[in-house]
Amino acid sequence: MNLVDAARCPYCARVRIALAEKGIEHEVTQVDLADRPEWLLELNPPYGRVPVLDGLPESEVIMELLEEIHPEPALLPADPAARARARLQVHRFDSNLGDDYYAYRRGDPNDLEAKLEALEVGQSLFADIAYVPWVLRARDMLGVTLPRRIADWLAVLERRPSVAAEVEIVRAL
Ligand SMILES: N[C@@H](CCC(=O)N[C@@H](CS)C(=O)NCC(=O)O)C(=O)O
Repeated sequence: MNLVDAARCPYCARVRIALAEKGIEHEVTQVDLADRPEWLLELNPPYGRVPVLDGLPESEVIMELLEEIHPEPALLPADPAARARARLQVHRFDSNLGDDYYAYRRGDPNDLEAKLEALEVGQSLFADIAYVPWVLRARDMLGVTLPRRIADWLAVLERRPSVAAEVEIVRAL
């Protein structure tokens, strides 16, 4: 498999973590988001966004594909209702965290603190992986003080090699 990747992209981080959790061997094509290659615009029109895995864009969809082709170790829970809840959690990423994260980063009015306080975490690895790249960046790049519950959750996740690798990537940005 080939992942079109950018170190600083948190959507790519979702895919990097999922690939690592499942131990899937793959190649990486790093792109410079400030100087996006023409071929990427053709591969994932119209904006040339990353990640793209073997031609497939959208991090949430890629995570689903990885779960299907590599069911073990599972990121989604076994119970269908719990699986649906995990997917719902990821589906609502923008309103649960993303919109306020980016508003905070731009210096616009935001509710990032309240969103972090309310964040549902620790229910499934699938949803945790989908959220952790932004929580990590909020802490390590934006200097946000995480609520105790979220800091504790992150500390446990960071013990996983897949997430520890992301901490290093963020440090090097
Ligand atoms: N919905 C996409 C979002 C991907 C995305 O926005 N990637 C950013 C980098 S972090 C990007 O390529 N942005 C370029 C642009 O929007 O022009 C996903 O989940 O993969």
